Amino acid sequence: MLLHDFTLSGNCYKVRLFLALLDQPVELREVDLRGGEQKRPEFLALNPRGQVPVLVDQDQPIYDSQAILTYLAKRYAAASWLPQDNLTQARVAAWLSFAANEAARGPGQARLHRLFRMPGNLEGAQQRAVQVLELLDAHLTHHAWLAESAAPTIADLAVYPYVALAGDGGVDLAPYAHITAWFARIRALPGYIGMPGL
Ligand SMILES: N[C@@H](CCC(=O)N[C@@H](CS)C(=O)NCC(=O)O)C(=O)O
Repeated sequence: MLLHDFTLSGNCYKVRLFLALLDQPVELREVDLRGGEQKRPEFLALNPRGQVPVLVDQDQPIYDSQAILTYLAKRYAAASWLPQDNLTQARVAAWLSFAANEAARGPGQARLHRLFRMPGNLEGAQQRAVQVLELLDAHLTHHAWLAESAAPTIADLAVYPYVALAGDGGVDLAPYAHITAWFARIRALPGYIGMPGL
């Protein structure tokens, strides 16, 4: 497998993390995002959205981190990572959507503004990040894992990076004890790897 990657991207990291937990070897290819490589024709042929991550497996490019996690779970992982029962699958889908929306627009965008100096409304993103953290902390009061299953699922891996990197966006994680305990459970998984900032 080959991953078109960017080391500082939380979306790429969630794919690297899942591959590490699955003990699946992968070749990493750093994409020059600052140089605009992701908008050139050769890259757009892999992902017309012009974004990383893109995983290539068996000559097929797969893009979008949530889609890649789903693919890897179905192809290479124990069933517990994406359980077959209808209710848990719906819960996983809801959290994958949360990763791509609320988590990306809250802590993800706050990090882009503050760490990468991307112009925009840092305060607005920080406010959305606090809402994300409050909602997550309340959910994790009652559940060990996001999809309410006995074991972690791809939902946990999808949401984890930008929440754990909230500090990069100037958002304090200290008040959220249940989120902190969830981080510890994820970090204790065999094969866990971190990324810069974690
Ligand atoms: N929904 C996509 C978002 C991917 C995304 O935002 N990628 C960023 C890096 S984290 C990117 O490639 N940015 C460069 C650009 O948009 O030009 C996913 O989850 O993979």
